[in-house]
Amino acid sequence: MFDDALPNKRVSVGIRSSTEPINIIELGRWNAFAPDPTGGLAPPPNNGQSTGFAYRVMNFGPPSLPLVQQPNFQYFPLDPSLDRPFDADALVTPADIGPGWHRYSATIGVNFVTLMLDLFRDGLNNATGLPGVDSEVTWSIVPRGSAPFDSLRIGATSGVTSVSGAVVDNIVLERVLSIPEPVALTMASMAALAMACKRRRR
Ligand SMILES: [Ca+2]
Ligand SMILES: [Ca+2]
Ligand SMILES: [Ca+2]
Repeated sequence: MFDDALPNKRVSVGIRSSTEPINIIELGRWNAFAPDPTGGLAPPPNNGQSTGFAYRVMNFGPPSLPLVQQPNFQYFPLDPSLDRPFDADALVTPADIGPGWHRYSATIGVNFVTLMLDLFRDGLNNATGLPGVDSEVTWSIVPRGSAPFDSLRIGATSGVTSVSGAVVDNIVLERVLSIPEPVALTMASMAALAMACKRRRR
């Protein structure tokens, strides 16, 4: 998403169920207070104050600790060193970051959602210069329903208005079939295969 760093913006790319208002994920800019979804167990970044770069995970199944409610409109925690020392706040906002293309992503598993923000979509944490992303958070939460995600939505976040817009490019939706196999089992399987090969050679 291209961000011109203007304030007060509410634009996102989201995915949800089309049949009922469940499994709402939205990623982009938001401009209002964000309630602490952990009920104070883990303080939210910036005490809930808007820092612009946001995500929303809403109307999923029951959340697991430390969540005590759905993480509806939260802000990506960003390294405090990205804040400009001369501006009036101690928050990392789009004005600190400046205009640029940023990559937002959500990985949805059977019992978790991982949300990531890569400022300048450069594969780097721009505070440390190390490979990775600028912010990543994972919540234990379970999608609901038999067709949990079949609607992609781009633009105003959940239909609200915004004083300015954004440009969106390169939306990727990928379904990954993952069958994790415990390492011990993998090693045991390989050992069994090696034994079988040896026996066959004899
Ligand atoms: Ca500052
Ligand atoms: Ca600032
Ligand atoms: Ca980056």
